[in-house]
Amino acid sequence: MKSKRRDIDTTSHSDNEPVRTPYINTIPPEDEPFFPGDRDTERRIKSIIRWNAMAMVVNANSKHDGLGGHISSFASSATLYEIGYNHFFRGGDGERPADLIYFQGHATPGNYARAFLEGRLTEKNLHRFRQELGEAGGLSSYPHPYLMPDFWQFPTVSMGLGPIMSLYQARFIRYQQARGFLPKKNEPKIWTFVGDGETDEPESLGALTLAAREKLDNLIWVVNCNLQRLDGPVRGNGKIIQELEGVFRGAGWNVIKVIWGSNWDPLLAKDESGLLVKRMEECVDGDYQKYTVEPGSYIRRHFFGKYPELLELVNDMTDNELRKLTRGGHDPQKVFAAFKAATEHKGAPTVILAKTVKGYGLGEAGEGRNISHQQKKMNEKELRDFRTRFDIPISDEEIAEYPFYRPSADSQVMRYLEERRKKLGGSIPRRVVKAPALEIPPLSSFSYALKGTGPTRVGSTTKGFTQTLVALLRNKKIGRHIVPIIPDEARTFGMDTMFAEFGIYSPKGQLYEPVDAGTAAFFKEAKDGQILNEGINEAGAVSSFVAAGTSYANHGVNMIPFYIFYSMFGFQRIGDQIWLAADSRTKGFLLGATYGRTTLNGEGLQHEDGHSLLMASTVPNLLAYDPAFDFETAVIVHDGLTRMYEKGEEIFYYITLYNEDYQMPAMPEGVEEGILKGLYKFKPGAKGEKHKAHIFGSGSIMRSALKAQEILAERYDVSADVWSATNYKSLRNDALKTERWNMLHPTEPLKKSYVETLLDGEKGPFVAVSDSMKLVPDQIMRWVPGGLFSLGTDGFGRSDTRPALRRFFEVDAESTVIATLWALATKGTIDKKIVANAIKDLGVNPEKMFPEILSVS
Ligand SMILES: Cc1ncc(C[n+]2csc(CCOP(=O)(O)OP(=O)(O)O)c2C)c(N)n1
Ligand SMILES: [Mg+2]
Repeated sequence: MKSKRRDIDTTSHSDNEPVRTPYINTIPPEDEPFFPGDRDTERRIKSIIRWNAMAMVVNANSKHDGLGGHISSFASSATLYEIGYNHFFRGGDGERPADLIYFQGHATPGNYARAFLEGRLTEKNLHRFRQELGEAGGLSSYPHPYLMPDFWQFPTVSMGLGPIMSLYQARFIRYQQARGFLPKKNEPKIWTFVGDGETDEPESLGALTLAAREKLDNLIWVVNCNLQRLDGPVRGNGKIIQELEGVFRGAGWNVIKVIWGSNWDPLLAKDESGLLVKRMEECVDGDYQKYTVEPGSYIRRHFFGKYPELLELVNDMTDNELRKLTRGGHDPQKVFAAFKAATEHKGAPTVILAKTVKGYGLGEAGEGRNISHQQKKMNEKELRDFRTRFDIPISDEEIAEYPFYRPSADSQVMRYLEERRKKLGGSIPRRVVKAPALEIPPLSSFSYALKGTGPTRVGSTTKGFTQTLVALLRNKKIGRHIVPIIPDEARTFGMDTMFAEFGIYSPKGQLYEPVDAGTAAFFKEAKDGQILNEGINEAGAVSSFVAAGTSYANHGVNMIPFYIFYSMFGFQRIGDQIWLAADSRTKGFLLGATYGRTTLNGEGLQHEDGHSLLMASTVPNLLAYDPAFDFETAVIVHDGLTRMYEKGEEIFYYITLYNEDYQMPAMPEGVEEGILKGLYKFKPGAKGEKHKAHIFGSGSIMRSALKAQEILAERYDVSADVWSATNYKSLRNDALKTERWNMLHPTEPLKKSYVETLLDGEKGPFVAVSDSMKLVPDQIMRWVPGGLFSLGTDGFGRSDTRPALRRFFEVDAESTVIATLWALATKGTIDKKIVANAIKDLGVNPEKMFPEILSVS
């Protein structure tokens, strides 16, 4: 009877419904393993951690109202974590690699409280929770490797991103094994703690099938089903555990439900008719939440009272005993059984759906209440109740100070804790950077880029980059470290030629003969394939980028990811994941291909990107380049490789790539520094002209600048120097830094930023033209002598030919000439009539259509 209940039950559902099992534990009591720990001592440890986690939040908020923090998420998941810490989570000491653990972001107080007990953090540290700006620093609100680089590995608090990142992390480990970077022996587990509310994020569940398809049995997710999110129940009118079971089973995962604690077992054993299970299934999560906050008498009346047989079943139990019937996620025995089964499961990833109570132990202060998530303060009575419930030796007199508690080092509790962690390989989480540096080939190895196309051929910066990438992949020293990541777009970028030579990673190899077998560029899948061709999946592709780009810290080996994507579907679509990449100290290259609002011309509004460079400006440790020529791209990539992989700088790069073919010049002498700093004079204007001006060009629109230079000289007696502006963001940051230094050192000699030094003494107005929004060049406006007049592609893109679009957005050569003449006219250098004539002569209709941009008027 018992085992029958646990069989997969498809009978009560129509064929279209996902497969679900009854609302009871997946592992029956008779199959539970022996619990090898000391239950009492572990309970003591857990109670102390509960106290310190709570005290840390209450302490911070009593001193500074509004610092925030969360008590009830960890309160609900303490048993889940503690079973992990005492029995499963491997640390990194010794031969075996550490497990990789994605902790639920807002359960962070629990991590700090444990680190305190383990002696990794001091009381002073705990007093500085969410107060990071003191001299000794503080503890970050959530897991942020950027802020605590020796402690945290994985940012998780932007909901949904931890789950998808962990999935691709598990997969990337397999990729590294297949390619000989990591041993298959002693493979670490990836543990991911997910909130039940968090599963509503599309990113959380969006890539589940990949984990099953690739048999990622190194991956274990633990969904803390406390039935609540921030505002209220996750599924008040349904059951989140059942819903998730269907989703995960349907996706091919091993599902272990941990719903009921051990004290339900005798009742379930007596439930011969199945009525108790029926009742369990009838109730919705809203009911279960209510049973948490109500007394035992309510549970008797409303839960068991529905059927006389069930009332009978609990006849010999007191109300108090009914109230104490626990949920599985709070029962160490049940959680241990689930974790053990998960770690031993082969052939598929496992999800543990653990039912818990939000704010467990907070009592009236928030246990199971809708306000629970936001609870940050507790009054004295609530503190005393909490103290008494968890038996913390703190007196009534001391309690108002919210003291932290750590037993003496030689106490049995502390010795147990220490011994457990020692056995498991030391403390976690720990972020350790230990990857050996790589030997970067000299710039001269990109000779084709440095030489240019010559006068008879043309190429685009995308093609040039592909050559650079192929050269790197073929390099004997670093070639195997390169990880090309491409969503379903390699053909768009002309990179399909790489498939056959380097192979597309697939754990199954290639089970079929590809239709294009025999051609030079056939679709080759291979077990040790180097390319990650991720499908139409930018969220997954950038997760691979982060997994590869943090391998230097998480696996001790430098991998070099080049993630090339349709630029519009980069920052705009997965911007939060790029922000996470930055927080994670990811190293690598993001390539925004088909960039340029007018260069990508036929695709229209949703594809044509003229603003990702602006978005890239918002990411602090990201360098953002907009090269015009292949030699610039090569110099930038080479410098990036050197800085990140030879010198170990924890930064990353965004480089735009265009798909317009034109002649690529050879690299002029002495321009490398300028390329890297963001601006250099590419082509001085003709000598002997009457007037002087300057044009900054970027990307493929550099050609408008060069053409304008010719027209200005030939027809308007203007000598315009053309500058290549490769990086406005860096120019701005350097200028801001210099300006601030001057302000704060007012009596010292003034320093000059790079852009000020470079432009010092240059005469004439400055005009910028690019395929980006005007705000991109405007970033440096106030440091350009006499200001900067920017042309750019503000507004929605649309489809037409490149010339038509460039006229429409006013970034073509003619518009650049007019802007330059206008800039001269506004300075009084030339007559305004010359501008008026030019508008006519150059065939620009001043009343023409222009992208509408809403203004305040
Ligand atoms: C993308 C995103 N949206 C919103 C939030 C704000 N937020 C933090 S915790 C939380 C509720 C979490 O509920 P659940 O996932 O069930 O976790 P629990 O605390 O219940 O364990 C919300 C909405 C966030 N951190 N990230
Ligand atoms: Mg929840």
